[in-house]
Amino acid sequence: MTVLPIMRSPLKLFLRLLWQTLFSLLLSLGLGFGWLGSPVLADAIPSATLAAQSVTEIKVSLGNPANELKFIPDRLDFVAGKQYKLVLDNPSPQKHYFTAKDFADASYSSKVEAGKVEIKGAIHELELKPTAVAEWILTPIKPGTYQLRCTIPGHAEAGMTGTITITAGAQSV
Ligand SMILES: [Cu+2]
Repeated sequence: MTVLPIMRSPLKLFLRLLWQTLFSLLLSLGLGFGWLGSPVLADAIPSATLAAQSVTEIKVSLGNPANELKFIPDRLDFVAGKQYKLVLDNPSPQKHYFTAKDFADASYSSKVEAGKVEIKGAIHELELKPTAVAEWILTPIKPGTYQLRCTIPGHAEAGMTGTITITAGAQSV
């Protein structure tokens, strides 16, 4: 039931600590939203706008108790500029990854509730052991269609893939 750390090498540990320190610092300065993305994206939506919005919750299961290799649902639709809480859970008997690098790059990631989850890199990939739950607060920014997959060998090939779309919102045009 426990989650083993993904990052074990000293360099990765250092980068992770650096990231966490920077993240905490930004949050403490109240500048979290603006500085986490690229300067271009940061200018697109003022942080005050993001903070004032309500959060839309989207739930995704990684696998199921019958151990089918799929995301449920396998289509996730977002509107640019809105804030979401992506709730991931793993009700299956084995470990899975929620890997959506391009989607993550097209979004602001404000926060990941990391109780039972390890963050890999810049939240491009989340590892969920059986029974784990993760909450990822994010704001999609760049409209497009993005791939979701589980990177455990054989899982994507067996159908553990998905499609994530970000459609342009009224604010982002
Ligand atoms: Cu998997």
